[in-house]
Amino acid sequence: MGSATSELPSRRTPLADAAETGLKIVIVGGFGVGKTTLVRSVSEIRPLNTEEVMTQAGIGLDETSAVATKTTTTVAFDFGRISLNERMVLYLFGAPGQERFWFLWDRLFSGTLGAVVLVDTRRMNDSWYAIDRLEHHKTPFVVAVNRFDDDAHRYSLEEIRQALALSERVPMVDCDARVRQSGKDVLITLVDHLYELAMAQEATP
Ligand SMILES: Nc1nc2c(ncn2[C@@H]2O[C@H](COP(=O)(O)OP(=O)(O)OP(=O)(O)O)[C@@H](O)[C@H]2O)c(=O)[nH]1
Ligand SMILES: [Mg+2]
Repeated sequence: MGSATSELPSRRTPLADAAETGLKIVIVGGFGVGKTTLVRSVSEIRPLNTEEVMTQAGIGLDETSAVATKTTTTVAFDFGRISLNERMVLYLFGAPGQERFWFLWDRLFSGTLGAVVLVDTRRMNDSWYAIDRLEHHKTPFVVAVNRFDDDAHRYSLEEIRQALALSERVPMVDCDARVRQSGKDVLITLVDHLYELAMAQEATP
């Protein structure tokens, strides 16, 4: 496996014949942090989304105060694909963020090589469950901070690391889930991290 930093093909590119390594990656995090947005912005195929309109039935259940413009929510998962180079393809699974769908997560983690924990600093507590499940499954992950424009206080990555009690070994990165290049950089950070972990494991006698 080489470094993932090579250029990506343009959007909607068919899967190359040479593609042979498929990595399953999950995007997790709290409700409305931008998981579906990230999968949509980076996917080179038309992503599969299972969005449902949020209705009055969700009042009191869905915590929408920080995402007032949000009208839909993921009820199963998002699926997208991105080729990192001629041979390596990432299959992206975006998890549903609402607590009542969390029972789906453990299944979604099956066969996963790595994960992105997407964080909204306005609701940091929503990240605990994701981090807890990933640690339980021993799934390597990176933390991506989705910077919403109206984020009143811009916490540094180091402050966020401390607030989430993350080890120095967990890579952290800023992102804007709406921007393809930014989402791509998050995925490259994750694949480089997986690569380093694999190298370190190989070097261990
Ligand atoms: N300003 C801003 N809005 C964003 C950003 N990323 C996502 N959004 C918006 O935030 C809302 C939530 O995005 P989703 O992608 O649906 O969030 P999600 O994490 O998939 O939500 P659930 O699946 O319901 O948990 C949408 O209205 C997005 O357009 C961002 O970086 N900045
Ligand atoms: Mg979603």
